[in-house]
Amino acid sequence: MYELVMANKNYSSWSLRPWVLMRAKGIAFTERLIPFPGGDSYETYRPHTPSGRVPCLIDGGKPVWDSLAIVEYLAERHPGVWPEDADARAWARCASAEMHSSFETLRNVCPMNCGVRVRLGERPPMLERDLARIAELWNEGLTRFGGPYLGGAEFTAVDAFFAPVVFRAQSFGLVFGGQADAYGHHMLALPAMQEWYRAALQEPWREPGHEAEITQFGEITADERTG
Ligand SMILES: N[C@@H](CCC(=O)N[C@@H](CS)C(=O)NCC(=O)O)C(=O)O
Repeated sequence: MYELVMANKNYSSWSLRPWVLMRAKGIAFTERLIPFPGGDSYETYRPHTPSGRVPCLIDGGKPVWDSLAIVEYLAERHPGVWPEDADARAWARCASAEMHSSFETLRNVCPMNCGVRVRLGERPPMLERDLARIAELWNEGLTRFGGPYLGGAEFTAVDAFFAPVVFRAQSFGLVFGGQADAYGHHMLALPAMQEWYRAALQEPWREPGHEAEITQFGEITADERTG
């Protein structure tokens, strides 16, 4: 069975992608969850993953690292990871690659912290640009391929790639417009997303670095964590 080396569910946006994909697709795996140690985590993760970063999928002792490579590895072994329709599949790969390599301001200003709710202060102009592009992508996918998921009727890897944005939107009250907000709510109701969210709220760890990132651009208005 696969094993997924990953970090805290509350904070680890990159770990969420393969986790939610495998859960939603019924691909069996076990978790090796190693909480962020605080500060530089390279030494902590390096014995478990060649890049010193999470996630990393272990298959029969063989590591497959980086969320995009993990998804492609799974796509070669399991049906339905990418949309079946060729146009939708090409679009889904483009959108996922863009998510993987861009949106730096969104990542910095609105880091994933599933349990908190934040009122943002002044929004950097580049954040507006990132949010507008997310809105454009989500509305395009939903319109072109008919929804309720970005690549059509089924949850696929492109939804997994944007799953962290869905939690960011919940935490920071981000609104996208068009069909995009209904898509966010649909994603939050997905059993796999609910399972991740519940576990995130129950985690006992508070890593000061990740906690500090949250208040850099806003003020915490609620903390739903119970762990
Ligand atoms: N491109 C990598 C990014 C992985 C990544 O940055 N993961 C974070 C955790 S969410 C990490 O390991 N951070 C530890 C560090 O930066 O030292 C992927 O897609 O898997």
